[in-house]
Amino acid sequence: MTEQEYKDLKKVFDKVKSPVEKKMKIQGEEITIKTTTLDPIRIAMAAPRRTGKTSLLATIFRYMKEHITPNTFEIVINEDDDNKVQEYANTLQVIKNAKTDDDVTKKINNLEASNGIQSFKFTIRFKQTNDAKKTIFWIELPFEIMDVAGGIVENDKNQDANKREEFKAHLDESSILIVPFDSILLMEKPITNDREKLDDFVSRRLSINNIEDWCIEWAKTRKNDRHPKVIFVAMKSETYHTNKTTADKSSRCFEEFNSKYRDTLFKLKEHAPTDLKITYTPLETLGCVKCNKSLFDDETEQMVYSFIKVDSIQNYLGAGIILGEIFERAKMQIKDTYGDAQTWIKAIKDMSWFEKIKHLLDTISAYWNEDGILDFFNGIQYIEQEIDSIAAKDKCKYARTI
Ligand SMILES: Nc1nc2c(ncn2[C@@H]2O[C@H](COP(=O)(O)OP(=O)(O)OP(=O)(O)O)[C@@H](O)[C@H]2O)c(=O)[nH]1
Ligand SMILES: [Mg+2]
Repeated sequence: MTEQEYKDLKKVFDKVKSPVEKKMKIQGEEITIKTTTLDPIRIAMAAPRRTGKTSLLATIFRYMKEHITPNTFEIVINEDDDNKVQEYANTLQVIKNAKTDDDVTKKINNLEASNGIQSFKFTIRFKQTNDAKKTIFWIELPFEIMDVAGGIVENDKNQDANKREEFKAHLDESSILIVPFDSILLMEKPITNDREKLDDFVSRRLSINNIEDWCIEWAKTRKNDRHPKVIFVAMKSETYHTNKTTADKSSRCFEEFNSKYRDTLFKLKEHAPTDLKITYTPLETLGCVKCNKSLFDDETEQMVYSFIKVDSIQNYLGAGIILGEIFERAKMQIKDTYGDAQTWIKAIKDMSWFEKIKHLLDTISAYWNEDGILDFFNGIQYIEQEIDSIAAKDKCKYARTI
């Protein structure tokens, strides 16, 4: 083994954190649980007030709980976070259950806005058991998504400046940026005498300038981040993405998005590393409401929408795409950090090779003997396989890479 190879190896193994040990009694037997936690995947969301950030979060969490059934791992959602998400999901359900069109409109307009900042966490935990040694080896991969009040994103002066800084710090550390946008604003074009005023109003409500600034801020801080990802999500758009209730307006929705966000897309590509991936997808959150009327008063610059109930429900359209993208990015992070698990496993099983690096492993931690390091890389390999199957599971014909 050359000096260089040895240095490269050390670089990888230095990142393998020593496990935290916990003893537990299961059916009278003492079991040791060793947990190694990988670096977290941070996700930021940037959108103005009333766009659907909290709805998006509630939807993907619910989807994850109901649809993702991993074979070798469990998805652990922090209990408090789960309750908060459930609470919001219940309020969405109330809208779905509304009996009349008036009621739908009223309930949609009355929904409470988020306050300040809330961080949501979930972990995918891979478990292996070694019966002979009575040890359970866990590898945990944590995810952290921040949900902020739209006012913070809009740089509203009434918002606490510290909260803005907190959001910015999270954004700078996020390898994934989700930008939900209100497609009703893009798609419903009420009759007006002053088109320019309407167009201005829409840009302001979409907070186009602020979103562009946050995107540039995020892109510029990605210098050392490989494979950064942006996901634009068309919210409140399910009736545009179906031909069940109306003509399929999905192409128009994308075109409207593309024209309004042209500069933002351009600047993202300009400032982010070249391996930036931008995805576009709709997301169904309510699935049973349709905007049937929009009125714009160009004197007061007020917009009023009303909604009707429709039957079409496209459960979770787009949710699998968003999660698939998140998991795919997680896999890339693991690969970038630990290299190719399969190559390591082969090498470790080759005893002569192992003897050569034994000294290196000993200096890192006594735990990383041959068995420990094999457990770890086997675990990494399973996580990668599982992520592949989750990412490949759902397709959405309206999603695209930009
Ligand atoms: N028409 C329509 N409205 C929806 C849909 N999903 C959510 N909404 C409504 O959009 C509004 C805003 O949703 P939120 O998820 O609270 O938006 P937010 O971005 O978190 O807003 P802030 O917390 O104020 O920043 C709520 O009144 C929801 O009921 C949808 O599919 N269609
Ligand atoms: Mg919110």
